[in-house]
Amino acid sequence: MKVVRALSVLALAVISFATAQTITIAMVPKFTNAQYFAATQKGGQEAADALGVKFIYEGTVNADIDGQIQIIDSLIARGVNALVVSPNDPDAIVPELKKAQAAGIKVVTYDADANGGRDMFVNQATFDSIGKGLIDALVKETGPKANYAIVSAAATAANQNAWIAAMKAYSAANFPDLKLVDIQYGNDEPQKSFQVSQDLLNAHPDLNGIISPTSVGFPAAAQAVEQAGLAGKVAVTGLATPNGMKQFVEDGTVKTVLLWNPIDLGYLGVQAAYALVKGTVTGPGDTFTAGRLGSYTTQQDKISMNILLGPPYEFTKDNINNFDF
Ligand code: RAM
Repeated sequence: MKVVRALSVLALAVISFATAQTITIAMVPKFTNAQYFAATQKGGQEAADALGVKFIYEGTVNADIDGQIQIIDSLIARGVNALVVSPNDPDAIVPELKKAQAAGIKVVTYDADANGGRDMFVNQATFDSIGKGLIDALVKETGPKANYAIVSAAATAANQNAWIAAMKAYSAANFPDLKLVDIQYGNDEPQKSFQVSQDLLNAHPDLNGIISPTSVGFPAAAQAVEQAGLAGKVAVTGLATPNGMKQFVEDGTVKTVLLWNPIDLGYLGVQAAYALVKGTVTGPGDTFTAGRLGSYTTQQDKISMNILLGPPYEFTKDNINNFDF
């Protein structure tokens, strides 16, 4: 009896020691059906392994705000320590994120921001640098007098909407003869994005270019241009992974692809969450070390604070094969 009791006391001690030590960080992408988010998962897992914390990655297959809220609700119930979320809707997500915060969970947004309920936003690059990069890539092909259209993600996507606003502002200030004739939303679904791209080409025979600031929309738009026999006539540029675009860059349909490193973005998101859980970062101006990416100082913003991964990269025929994400 005594031995049994001693053993169970020991077992309990071991269990409570283990629980006290285990930090769990959960990443919730906008959706799982994309190489882009798989790359952020890879980086998140890498950071979690380096930090010795448990990592959960859970999302809906397609962009779905209700499903995303349900997933976060179950993660709150499971008692995770931190959430790293790319919201599908910056407003609809807020009450759920606030619920997590009220339960003592640290909330990081990454990739796309929320309009409240987060402790830190890990931004991939400034909105302005992305807006400028995309317009410059387009103008390089079409010249400054051109008609272009945008194939975006979901109409509620905070990141795409911020990039579109930045494109419009940069273009208005620098290229008065560049005309945005249409914006269509493919909801980050391949088939829908392809369909709206085809519709755009049919509806605007005078179209000179398409910008698609989404990793799902961009290859779909390139495919539509190629299938219509318009490669070289209608420029296509945007944001997507090099792996998703290599074929179109190789065959000449696409000249320029822009993106940041999504592996690093996921890695930084988990590092930031860990710094919040550990209390290394408690407010704007605090500095923390994000493993192999070095040190970051948080900047104050109107909700809480944010950090920036860095400038976007440009991929062309000359360098795209050097990247594997
Ligand atoms: C899609 C998503 C994501 C965006 C990338 C560029 O994968 O909309 O939020 O950052 O494109």
